[in-house]
Amino acid sequence: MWENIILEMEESIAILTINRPKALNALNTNTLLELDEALNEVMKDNTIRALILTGGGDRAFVAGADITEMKDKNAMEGREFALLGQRVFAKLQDMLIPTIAAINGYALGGGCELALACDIRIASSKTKIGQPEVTLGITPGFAGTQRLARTVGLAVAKELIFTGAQINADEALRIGLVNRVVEPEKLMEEAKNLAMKIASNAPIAVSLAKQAINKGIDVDLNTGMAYEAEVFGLCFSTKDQKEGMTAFVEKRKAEFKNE
Ligand code: DAK
Repeated sequence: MWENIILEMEESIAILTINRPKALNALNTNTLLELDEALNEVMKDNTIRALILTGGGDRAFVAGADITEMKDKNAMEGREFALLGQRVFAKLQDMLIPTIAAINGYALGGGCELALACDIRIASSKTKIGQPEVTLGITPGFAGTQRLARTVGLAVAKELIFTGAQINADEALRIGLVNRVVEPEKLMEEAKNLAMKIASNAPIAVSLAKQAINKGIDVDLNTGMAYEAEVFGLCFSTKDQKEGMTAFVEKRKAEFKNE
């Protein structure tokens, strides 16, 4: 269906693979357009409970925006490319379901930023991750200056961005850039297990919790708390809240219906 994107469903989990292994899955315009379409497909299907994003081949998650394509762009083309990327990354960040980046190698520049736009990051022990943009004469452009600092803190983000260093998986774990590190052959199994664990919970509650966390990180504490109270209240209009609490009282496993 697409040239550079593979979308598969396994039970209630969508697995989206950026598949341009010859270019280490670098994001060119076509790949971003296809990624946009694939995210639309996932959003249309309300049986999907989580999305795993990974890279094709065994060397890279995504080695960044496509330098070969970017190199000769003029200002207007650069602007178009930036707007497209920002739109797609925002769509990924705002997905109503949880998203997991399964990082299977290089995650550099736009690749690191793509992983940062996901909710959770699992890295293979072969991962090399970083923001090397300043080595190319540019700044991070897909929100790396913003999301990296929110994820690992100001000083560590500044060091990573100013040096352009590629760090390994253990260092990424130590600074909180990834949630866990596993051997390469266990990566997808680990990501799927995590996705299935999330999928077994009340989907509306999980989604509202995601939205509250994402909104809260950008506003002051009181505004965030007010939003949390709103979504907490909203849960009580769902059948799944009744089912979850009834199941607890009846000492049985809840059966959530996304209602
Ligand atoms: N773009 C295009 N092709 C790439 C690529 C990339 N980012 N990364 C690798 N490739 C291609 C290589 O050109 C090579 O292609 P062939 O020569 O075989 O045709 C193939 O993938 C294999 O790569 P290497 O031969 O280089 O493999 P090595 O093992 O020697 O090295 C490497 C692997 C990952 C260390 C190296 O390829 C590398 O340094 N790649 C570039 C990494 C990088 O600098 N990434 C950041 C790109 S800048 C913006 C928003 C976002 C951005 C910009 C603007 N706006 C909103 C304005 C984002 C910018 C970036 O991501």
